[in-house]
Amino acid sequence: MKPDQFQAPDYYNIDELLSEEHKMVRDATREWVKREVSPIIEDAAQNAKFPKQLINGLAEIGAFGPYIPEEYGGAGLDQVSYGLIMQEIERGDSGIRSTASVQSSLVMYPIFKYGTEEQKKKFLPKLASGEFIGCFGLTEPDHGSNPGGMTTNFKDKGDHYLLNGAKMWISNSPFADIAIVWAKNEEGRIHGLIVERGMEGFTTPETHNKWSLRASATGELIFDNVKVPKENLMPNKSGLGAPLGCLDSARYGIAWGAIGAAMDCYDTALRYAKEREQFGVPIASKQLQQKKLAEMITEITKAQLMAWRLGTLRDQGKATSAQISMAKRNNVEMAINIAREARQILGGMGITGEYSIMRHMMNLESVITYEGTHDIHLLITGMDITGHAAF
Ligand code: TGC
Ligand code: FAD
Repeated sequence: MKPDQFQAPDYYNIDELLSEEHKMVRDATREWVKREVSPIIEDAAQNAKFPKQLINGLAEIGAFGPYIPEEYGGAGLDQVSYGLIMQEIERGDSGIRSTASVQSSLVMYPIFKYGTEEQKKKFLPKLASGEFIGCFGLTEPDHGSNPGGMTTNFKDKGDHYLLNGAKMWISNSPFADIAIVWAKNEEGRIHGLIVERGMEGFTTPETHNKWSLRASATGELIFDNVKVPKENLMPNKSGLGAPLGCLDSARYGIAWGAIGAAMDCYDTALRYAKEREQFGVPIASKQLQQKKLAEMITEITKAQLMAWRLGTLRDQGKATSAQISMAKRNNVEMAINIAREARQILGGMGITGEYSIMRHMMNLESVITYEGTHDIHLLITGMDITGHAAF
């Protein structure tokens, strides 16, 4: 793969909207990605292997629980900083950002929000330091967009709960130490349980042959009469709103992350277009290529402003779930379109692993589907503006 020459586009001087701390966090993550992710990511993706050697570095840059308070091992940062970290990591690879998103928003966040003080003390510092990796089990074989229909269930057996069922498409499941599992009790109410590797009857087979997110490990969670200690139920929220509340946080991070992938594709295509000559001139001098590049920077700029504004609203506690859906949907579509156009600017070279574009494009096919599909987020906006749910 070519050396990482990334230069971040900032057409509207958005840096002026950021604090010194935001820029420091962003730049430190950018440097880490250049140093640690770029040199190894192509091999990891080609070999379909999650690069576990990145876990310590992710913890050191504060990518595990950036907004979790420092007393629990988090970095105690604001939401804009969290977004910028996700942007920079996904500039390297969506699969690595997935690991950081899941750990922060889908594992640490529910324990922090819905867990007991004992659960917080037991799990959060180890998750922040990367000693423990977690995963989030909501999707089932027959319930993807409609998680409320889940059949995974637990029964009260006096001194423990008995958990049965299966989850699929779970990021990090093959090597996770703990799983946040959403299951129904005997009354059909959804609760979150912390299931630990090693519990009898709990297995995590890996899903192979993915063409997307190849540097991220995906798998199932199988529960065959798993005895879960009662102290592993998170007591402070139940119902579908509990997992969906975690998704708000993760979807927000993706709205920023997708910008990173788009920036990398744009920057690569711009550099290539200036260097590559055909018919005796750089292809960048041709109107057709300029149209592609001009549209890319316009869309990136709009997405940057949307993400920044959403982050500011979240820091003020004012962002709605529907606003988050709009940003996730818009920014991921923006990124996948830019990846497709950027790939064409590189001609045949665009399909090789010499450049990051094709990898980003394939990764984004998962990103546009997980955490709520493109269609579901459109229907959330539709419901918000009309008052009618069309799911
Ligand atoms: P509905 O009746 O609308 O809502 C049920 C309850 O939930 C509340 N709620 C929310 N709460 C917090 N945040 C949100 N975003 C919320 N959306 C809804 C709602 O107020 C209600 O509360 P209550 O108290 O009245 O009970 O539920 P529904 O069954 O009609 O479904 C709505 C729908 C379709 C929007 C929802 O099911 C949905 O979002 N589906 C998409 C599923 C999804 O996103 N799955 C993601 C799985 S995790 C994943 O993909 C991780 S990828 C990891 C990686 O980065 O690698
Ligand atoms: P379906 O829900 O079956 O949807 C199929 C198609 O039907 C889609 O186009 C969808 O938009 C459309 N559709 C569905 N309902 C409607 C409707 N009402 N109106 C119109 N169209 C509709 N899940 C987890 O819980 N944890 C994870 O860590 C996780 N990681 C993932 C990692 C990867 C790589 C992938 C690919 C998925 C991951 N997922 C995870 C699962 C992901 O959230 C689901 O794939 C997603 O929610 C969609 O569910 P589904 O695949 O069952 O598709």
